[in-house]
Amino acid sequence: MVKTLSLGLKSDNTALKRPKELFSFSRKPDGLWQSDEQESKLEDLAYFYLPDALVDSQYDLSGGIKNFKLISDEDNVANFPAYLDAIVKHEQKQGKKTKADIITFRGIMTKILLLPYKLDEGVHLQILTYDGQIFIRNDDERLLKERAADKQKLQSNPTKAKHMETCEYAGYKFETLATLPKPWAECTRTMIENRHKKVVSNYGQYISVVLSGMGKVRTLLAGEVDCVWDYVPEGKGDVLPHYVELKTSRKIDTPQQAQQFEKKLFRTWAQCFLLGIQRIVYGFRDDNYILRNVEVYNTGEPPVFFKNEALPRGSSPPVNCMAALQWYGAALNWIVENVDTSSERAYRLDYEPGSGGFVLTESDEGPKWRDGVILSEAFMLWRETLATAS
Ligand code: 0WD
Ligand code: CA
Repeated sequence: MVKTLSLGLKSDNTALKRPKELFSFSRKPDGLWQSDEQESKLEDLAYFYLPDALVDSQYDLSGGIKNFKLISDEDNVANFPAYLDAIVKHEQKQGKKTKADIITFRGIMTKILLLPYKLDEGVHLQILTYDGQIFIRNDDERLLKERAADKQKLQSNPTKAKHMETCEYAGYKFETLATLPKPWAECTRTMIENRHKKVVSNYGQYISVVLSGMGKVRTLLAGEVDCVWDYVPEGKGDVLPHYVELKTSRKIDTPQQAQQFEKKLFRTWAQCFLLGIQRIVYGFRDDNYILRNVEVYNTGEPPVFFKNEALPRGSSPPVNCMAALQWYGAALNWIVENVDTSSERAYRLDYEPGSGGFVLTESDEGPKWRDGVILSEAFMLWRETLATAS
């Protein structure tokens, strides 16, 4: 069985379900995952705090790079078993199965949403069906190999390699400078004033799990959230409007840099849109990695901006949020229509640069993926318990 989805397809049903956070979980500073929502919100969710006076101090975003606690690529792939543990915990509280057609990570859906605009990048996904639902994972082993090869190649250009490393660090340094580990009122003066001396680490991570969807397809997406703008509402209050995505970018001095930024902003829009995050904060740095200014965007702004500004470039169509969503809607529909959930099956979904299509093929790797790669013993046991109870 081979089925191909043309990248030009567009759905006319882009009716969106309003994203709703169901629960959250987190990775602790030591790299271990934990599935308790309360703990993730109390201990592992940061708060935005960066008054203009601090931006004026011209922080060096490369400062302290020698002490960077950088998690290895191998340990930083999206972790399905940890995600499923958190789903089990949520379902045990609710006493029922989460109603979603597709269960995956936000980053994977970002890849699908942006596919027609990134025709030079391959997409390689693994799909399992279980209990009537579709689980989608990135082929991380392949991605890690490609990334290691890229890094190896980059070594021939030490200046560029150093710059790439510093840019990656600068992003996490900006997060460290712009956030507090607790709401402002609960922080000591030292915690607030000594952030520029703090060791930067990317081990800790807060993950929000959001139910949303388009047309008839319901998706459950897990995605990393950087921090909270003001406060976390109590009880049943909607937390999504309080979340913030943090980014850094080169400050814009030339038309070429403006174009580069536009591309970045398109990706950021996609990331935020998928989780229902409404605020984006960009820290702009100069060539010496000095933080020069900070801009806050509403996630609704880029679509309007692109409508007025976007220019076609290269082989990819001009960035257009509405068209991207029509493609995304078509892709979701096509996945649920062509992936058979009536029994346990495994597929690969691949895009090869230059091919013009998204290709679904059945795979014989199901047993391996079912055994701790995508599904976990604990999750399947829980779902069996639920099925016999109802
Ligand atoms: O290849 C990897 N190492 C990836 C890991 C790729 C994509 C995701 N992940 C992990 C994340 O660390 C997280 O545990 O999956 C989980 C869920 O992430 P997501 O929200 O679905 O991922 P995505 O939307 O692609 O990216 C969110 C954040 C990034 O923030 P920025 O502001 O840079 O977009 O996940 C991290 C990063 O903090 N992240 C990565 N970190 C290191 N290397 C990478 C990467 N290639 N990709 C995403
Ligand atoms: Ca970020």
